[in-house]
Amino acid sequence: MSNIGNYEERYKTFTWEQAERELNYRPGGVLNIGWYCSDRICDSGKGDKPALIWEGMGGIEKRFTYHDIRRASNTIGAFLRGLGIQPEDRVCLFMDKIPELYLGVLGILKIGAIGQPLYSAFGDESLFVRLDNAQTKAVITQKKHAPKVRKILDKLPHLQHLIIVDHDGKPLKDREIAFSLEKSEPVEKLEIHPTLAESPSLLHYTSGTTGLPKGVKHVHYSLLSQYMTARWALDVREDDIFWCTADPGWVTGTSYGVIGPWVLGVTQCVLDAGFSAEAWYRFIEKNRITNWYSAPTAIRSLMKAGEEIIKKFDLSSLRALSSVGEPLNPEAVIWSERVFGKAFLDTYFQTETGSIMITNYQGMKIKPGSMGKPFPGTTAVVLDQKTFEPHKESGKIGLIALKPGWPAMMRTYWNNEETYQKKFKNGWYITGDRASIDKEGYFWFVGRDDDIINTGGHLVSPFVVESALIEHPAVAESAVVSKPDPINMEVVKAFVTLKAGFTPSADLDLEIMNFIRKKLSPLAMPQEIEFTDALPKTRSGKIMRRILKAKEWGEEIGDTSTLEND
Ligand code: 6R9
Repeated sequence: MSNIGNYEERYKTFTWEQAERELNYRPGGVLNIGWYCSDRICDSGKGDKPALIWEGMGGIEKRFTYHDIRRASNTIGAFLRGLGIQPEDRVCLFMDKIPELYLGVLGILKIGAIGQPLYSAFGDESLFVRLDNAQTKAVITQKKHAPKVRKILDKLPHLQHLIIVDHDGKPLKDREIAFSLEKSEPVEKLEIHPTLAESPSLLHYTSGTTGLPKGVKHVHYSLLSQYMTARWALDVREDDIFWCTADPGWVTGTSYGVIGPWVLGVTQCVLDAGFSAEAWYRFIEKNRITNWYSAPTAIRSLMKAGEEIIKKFDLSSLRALSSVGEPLNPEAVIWSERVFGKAFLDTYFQTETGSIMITNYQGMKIKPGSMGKPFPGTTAVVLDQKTFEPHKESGKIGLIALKPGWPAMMRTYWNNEETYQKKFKNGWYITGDRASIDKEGYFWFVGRDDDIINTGGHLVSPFVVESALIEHPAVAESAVVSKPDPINMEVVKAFVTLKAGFTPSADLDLEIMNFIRKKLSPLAMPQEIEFTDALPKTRSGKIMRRILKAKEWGEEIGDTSTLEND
């Protein structure tokens, strides 16, 4: 039996007061995520349970119990406080996925400061824009990433401290300071800042097509959403060994790579080494991972690596598998069912929503290719794009919109209330994605607003065409965009990467076309397939169709700061 039990029943009866009660939170009272994710678990007698099993390059391993993470986050919090960091000051975490990153999030939250996690792979320009916008007061980083901060320090008058967690003893410059978790005196007791539900917690930067990246402001009350969704959407259980593969530079990595598992007192694993199918399977086998949260880009890479390699590992510990970040192709669901004996369940959310909003649930019928149904305590609809009224009939494509009011909803864009307000129409929060809802209430993702193709007045979902393409045995990944056409204004073009052992040719092109012709309506058929070695992706693994599209249309590419290989 899954945690959620009967979905329909839960959806009807659940209110957020239930989560408040379970977490012993009294409205108006103190609510601090850092405390909930460590001290509270220790207070309940589970201090000796492993909280974090971390593995870095070369297989080195570090283990932390709940007592360890409580103490370590106290130690980091006390250090920051000692430097003069005040509640609501922004503290940036600019590190690889090392333990200090995870413990730092809790430490920052415990003193009431705002955590600003950024991908360590960001270059100095991408970093500058985000630190400047947030007027960040301190950056916690590793010595290998410090030069990028040093380069922009002069342009950042608000940045008072550059904290290096693995300093090698060389002389430090102005504003620089070393901090070593291992060498610091552990702080047993830290006065937790009495944050309230609406006190700010994290600032996550998200980039759109144009304009500067936006800082999505979250508050401590988000904990309630992350707690409920980790339990009911991801089906995280007390005895799980949980692995969220996302980097905390991405919302998935904080909501479900820090807060979700730890508020539930679960053991989680982190692998801080680059991707390879072999390394991932070995990690699952070694740690006996039971609950695995990943993304379509990774799943497609695993599919590309083939099934033979899976046979070398014992992956029988796996119980619950979920995916987020992009639509999950039906082929991926069917594949995972075949090779792991478990289907990946698709979950949908955004940096702005802070927690999973539309999702599949363990135990509920899965329709491969569907995102599932709205989470209890939330209302999701598809709106007519002209009237902003919910579609009355099923099957019609519309704007995915959510009724504001769940705990993890963003509170504003940092310093940009105007853009925040524009996200609402007719009392709905507009996500910028489109979907349809079938007769049974399942949501079917169609595409982001910018990615949908309008060919002669007919809307084509890039996801549907891409999903047909990757069913072909030679195709590893694909991206489908529009290209200009004198008659239909837009027609469909597909970019395709191939699996090992296949080479581009006119014959293969024809074979793929014939293969997908049986699956697609004539209007959705690509006019052209272009074979390519790689697709442009964001650091969280999303295919950036707009870059491919801009090239087709001869347009400006726009903001590329989140591009994987910049
Ligand atoms: C968590 C996260 C949000 C955008 C979102 C949508 C796409 C995420 C998806 C999905 C289809 C899913 N997206 N999950 N599309 N099916 N299950 O990804 O946050 O980085 O802010 O991106 O990602 O387009 O609007 P974020």
